[in-house]
Amino acid sequence: MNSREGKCCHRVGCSFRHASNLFVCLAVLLVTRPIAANALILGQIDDFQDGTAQNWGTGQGPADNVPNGGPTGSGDSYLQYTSSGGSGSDSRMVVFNSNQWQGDYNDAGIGSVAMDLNNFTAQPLSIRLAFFLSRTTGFVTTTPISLAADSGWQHATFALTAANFTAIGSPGDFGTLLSNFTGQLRILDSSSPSLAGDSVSATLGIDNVQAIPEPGTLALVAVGLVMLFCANRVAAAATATLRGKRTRRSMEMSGIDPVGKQIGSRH
Ligand SMILES: [Ca+2]
Repeated sequence: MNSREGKCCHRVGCSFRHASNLFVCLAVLLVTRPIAANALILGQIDDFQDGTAQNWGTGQGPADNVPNGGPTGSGDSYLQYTSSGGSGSDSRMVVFNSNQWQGDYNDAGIGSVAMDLNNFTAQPLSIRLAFFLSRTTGFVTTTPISLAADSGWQHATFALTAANFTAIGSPGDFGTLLSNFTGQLRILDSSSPSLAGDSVSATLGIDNVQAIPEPGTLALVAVGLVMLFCANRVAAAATATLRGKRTRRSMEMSGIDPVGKQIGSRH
């Protein structure tokens, strides 16, 4: 390899190594952040395939696990709850979890909570996500996910930003609450922001409740992947150019020009 080729390879190698190092750093960032958090893990998902309610409860105890009929149909288990309306412990459409959804959302890099929802009721529902500390203290999404009557399975995403939530009582700063959440994560139906939900006769299906990254993290990973792809393309092009030059030089030294003509004997 001559000095010019060496410089070219060096530049390509540097670009490739730079992009590779960036990608490795991003991967480490994604992998290590949730491990550093407490109970919460980025990507954790409640899919109810274990046949249980996965710690999701109601005023009547654990919600029902239905073994078939989730978003993918037969064999896809999901959570289902029927509220009675009127008064009493089962009157309101509220399901809650005080276990695996407690912890530090910020350190885990969780920016949204996504889920699949199905309204089996002949009237619309307004589904909200709430961080419940007490009946008079917490945060609830300001704008609900509107589920039409007999909606079929719908995918919903709740972005965890202060601007999307209404404070009930005096829960303090939203970000601070999410840095050490010790209350109930609630999925509820209410026509206006509420931590308790409305009294309604309704049946709601829930599946694939998942902790997903904040949009900035996704964008960072996308940039890293694009840089890695570009570096690979540059490296491939440089390698092809070098091979062409070597082939041409070899042909010239053999007395053949690059288009196949005999150049003549060398002295
Ligand atoms: Ca499922």
